[in-house]
Amino acid sequence: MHKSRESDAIVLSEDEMFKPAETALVAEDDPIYRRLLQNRLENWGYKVIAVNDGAEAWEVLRQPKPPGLLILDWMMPGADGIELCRRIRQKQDDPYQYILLLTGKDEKQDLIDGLNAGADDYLTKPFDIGELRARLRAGRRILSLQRELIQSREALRFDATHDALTGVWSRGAILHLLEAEIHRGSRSHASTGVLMIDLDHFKKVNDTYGHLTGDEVLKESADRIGQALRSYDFVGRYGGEEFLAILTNCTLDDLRIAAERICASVADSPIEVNNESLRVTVSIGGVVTSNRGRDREFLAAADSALYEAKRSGRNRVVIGSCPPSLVFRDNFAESAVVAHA
Ligand code: GH3
Ligand code: MG
Ligand code: MG
Ligand code: MG
Repeated sequence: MHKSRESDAIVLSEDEMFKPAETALVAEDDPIYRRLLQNRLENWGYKVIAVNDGAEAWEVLRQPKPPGLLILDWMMPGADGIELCRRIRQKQDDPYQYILLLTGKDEKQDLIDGLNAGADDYLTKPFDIGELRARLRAGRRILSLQRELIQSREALRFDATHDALTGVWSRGAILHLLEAEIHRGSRSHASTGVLMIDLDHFKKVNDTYGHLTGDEVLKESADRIGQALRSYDFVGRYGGEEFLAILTNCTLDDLRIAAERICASVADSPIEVNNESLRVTVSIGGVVTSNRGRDREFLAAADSALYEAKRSGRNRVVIGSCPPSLVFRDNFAESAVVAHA
């Protein structure tokens, strides 16, 4: 930053025009230093929260989205800078917070204590303004590297748990969720619904229109299945053209209604791909979990219900129970294979 000669306005250098503005917490009990820091930082483009003791600083830091850059005075009432450093590092929050400690002390041992307590850097008062600015820039670089790392970690986590084609949960993730939901449900005496959903005669879509069109049909079908469920239910791709839905806290009636909604949302309007209008249907097998039994047994029961739905004509829902199976929505017209609208 420099002051432009003509207007005397503050001009920010390129790396100071960061967006969104970095929020900095200034905790300093000396009003002159506090005002100086606040003014300078605001001129450099930071959003500043200024407090005058350690207790207020801790209040700010306990909020859900605390500032990333912390300038903490060593000596202040409430909690001193060192104590705050310790508490912040104990919290081990993600994302990382960069701490610059301000101190009037200059003995070596004090600095070692500050860094050991978790500070990233320190400045001894009185400090040079240019040095303060350079050290804040270094801190901001660390924070932005950290954010990039978190973003790529989140992207990797998403890729590892989601199906690349349809964006729903991957097979591994949905099976893991099923196990977790069944455990959670049995602890709270709530039943969980499981639906095995399979596209009917899907091979014919590929054979007739090609795999790329088939892929689009899979994507659209997955979207429709997701939209037919509640936001707290889960959908995953169990296999090629087979999806698994988990309905939390779900009675047999809820399950049947949701499965019929899915059937209708896929079948009721054609899927438009590359100027083709494709009529697609699904068959669904479902079960409601009891407190007894394991995820594998429920999957096997949902699979046999699905088999029954296929065998009895497709485009329908069969809810399996410990025998016999109950057949719903079997009054549908012949399973629509693939037809031009
Ligand atoms: P059914 O009604 O008995 O389920 O008949 P179907 O043709 O749907 O079942 P089948 O198991 O014979 O064929 C499934 C087809 O799904 C075969 C396979 O090529 C196709 N498929 C699986 N995964 C994908 C995919 O990712 N993309 C595309 N385009 N096709 C896929
Ligand atoms: Mg002080
Ligand atoms: Mg199929
Ligand atoms: Mg199949």
